[in-house]
Amino acid sequence: MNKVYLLIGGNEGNRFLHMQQVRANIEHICGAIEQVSSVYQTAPWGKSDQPDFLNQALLIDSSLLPHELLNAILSIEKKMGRIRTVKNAARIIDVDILFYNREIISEPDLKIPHPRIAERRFVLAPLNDIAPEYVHPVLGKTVQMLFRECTDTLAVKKI
Ligand code: PH2
Ligand code: MG
Ligand code: MG
Repeated sequence: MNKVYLLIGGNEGNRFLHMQQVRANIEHICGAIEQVSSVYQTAPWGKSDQPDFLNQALLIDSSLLPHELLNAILSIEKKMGRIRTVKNAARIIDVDILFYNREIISEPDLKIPHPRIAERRFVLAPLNDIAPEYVHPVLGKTVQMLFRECTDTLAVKKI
């Protein structure tokens, strides 16, 4: 079995309901959820003219290989009605793979660890709830260190 950290989030429609629905789908299709962070309300990163997001980090135990997991996630997002438009646009739900065991994967459609973890407070705050001691396999620093050093100033509020 594989230990996988995910970040879930969304900023359109009934955000709490979508978070609940995506957790149920993840549990059903990807694997058991072993840990959940607090839910955070976070200012939009990258494209500011859109509503605040809810974000949460999860640890799952999955039997799926990385690409199988990616496909399962894309099918969940699609089933829940996500329509992809421009980069960083508002969305009802997004599921990103942050870490997969301690693996490093760099392929056109799949990069693990997620390349922008260290730049984003909306990722590091929830991740720090459940994985402060996890050492980033590329950067060689713990999540807690990355969180402390992060210069992103966008608002991230535990709710
Ligand atoms: N996701 C993005 C871009 N910007 N901002 C916040 N606060 N939360 C997100 O989940 C998010 C974002 C791209 O996936
Ligand atoms: Mg994302
Ligand atoms: Mg995504």
